[in-house]
Amino acid sequence: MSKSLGSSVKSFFSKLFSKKLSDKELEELGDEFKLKLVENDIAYDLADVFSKHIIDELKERKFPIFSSNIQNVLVEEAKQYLLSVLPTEEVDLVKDASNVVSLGGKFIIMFIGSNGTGKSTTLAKFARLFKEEGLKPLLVCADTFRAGAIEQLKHHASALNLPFYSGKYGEDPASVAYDAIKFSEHNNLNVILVDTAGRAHVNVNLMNELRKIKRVIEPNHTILIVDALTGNDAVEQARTFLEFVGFDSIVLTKFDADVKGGAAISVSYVSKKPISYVGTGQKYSDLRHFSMKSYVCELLFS
Ligand SMILES: Nc1nc2c(ncn2[C@@H]2O[C@H](COP(=O)(O)OP(=O)(O)O)[C@@H](O)[C@H]2O)c(=O)[nH]1
Ligand SMILES: [Mg+2]
Repeated sequence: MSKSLGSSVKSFFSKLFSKKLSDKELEELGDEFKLKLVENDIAYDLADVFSKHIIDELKERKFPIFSSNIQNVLVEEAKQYLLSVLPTEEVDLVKDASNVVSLGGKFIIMFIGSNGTGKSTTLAKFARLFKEEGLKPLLVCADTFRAGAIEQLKHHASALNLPFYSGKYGEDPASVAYDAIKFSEHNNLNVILVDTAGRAHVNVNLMNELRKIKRVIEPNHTILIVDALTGNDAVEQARTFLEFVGFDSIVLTKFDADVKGGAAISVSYVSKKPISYVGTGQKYSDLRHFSMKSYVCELLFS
C-alpha cells in the first residue's frame, strides 16, 4: 500500500522536473496525482486540496532541474503539508485513565460506530490493556437492541475474566449505561467501557439514542470505531457520527488486512480527530498505538 503511493509521488515529481511545464501540463499532472491518492483510498476532498496545493507550490518555486535530490525535497514538501492539515496529536488512553484514577476518579470510554466495524472486539482489547496496567475495567453492554449483543460482550468479559454489566433487551440503553456507572462505583471499578448499538449510521433513532447515552454518562473519551476496509463509507461514517454524536478519537480496525492505508488519512482529515489506536487482528492483544507522523512518513518515503 504505502510503497505504491511513495513511488507514485516520486514518479510524479520526476516527470514534473524533466522539462518546464505549461499550466495545462501542470493541471494534468495534478489530476494524475489526485487520482493516485484517491486510488490509495484517500478521501476525494483531501486528494483534491492536496494536489492543488502541491501544484500551486510548484508554480511558485524555482528548483535546479538537474539536482539529484529534488524528488526528496518535494516529497518532504508534501509531508510537511500533509502533517499541517492532519491531526497529529498522539493519544494514550492508559495514561489518561491512570491519571484520572490516581486522583480518585473513574474513567469512562464510550464506543460508537456502525455495525460490524469491531466495536465489541476493540472494547475487549482495551479492557485487557487496562487490566494489564493494574486498572479495574468494567465491560458494559448498552446495546439492548440487537439480538446476541449482550451475550457477545459477556463472552468477551468471561474470556478476560473481567466484570460485566448489561440490562435487558428492550430497555432504555441510556438508563442501562447510567446504572452501570452506579454499579462500578459500588464495586470499586475504575475504567468503564461502554459498548453501544450499531445499525446503519444513517439511522436517526440510533443517533438520538447515542446522544442520550453520552449526555447521561458524560464519557471522558468517546471513540469512533471505523473499519479500514470500508473505504469511502468510512469517511461518511466519520462525518455522520461527528455531526450527530461527536467523538474524541478514532480507532481503525482491520488494519492487519491488505488495506490501502489512505483510510487513516481520510477519516482523520474529514473529522479533524486523531487516530488513537489501530486494530491489527482478532486477538485481544492486537491493538496498537497510532502515530500520524510515522504513518505519513512511511506512506511518502517508502
Ligand atoms: N482482522 C481483524 N478483524 C477484526 C478486527 N477488529 C474486529 N475484527 C472482527 O470483525 C468482526 C466484527 O467485530 P465486532 O466486534 O463484533 O463488531 P461490532 O458489531 O462493531 O461490535 C469480528 O469477526 C471481529 O473478530 C481487527 O482489527 N482485525
Ligand atoms: Mg458489537
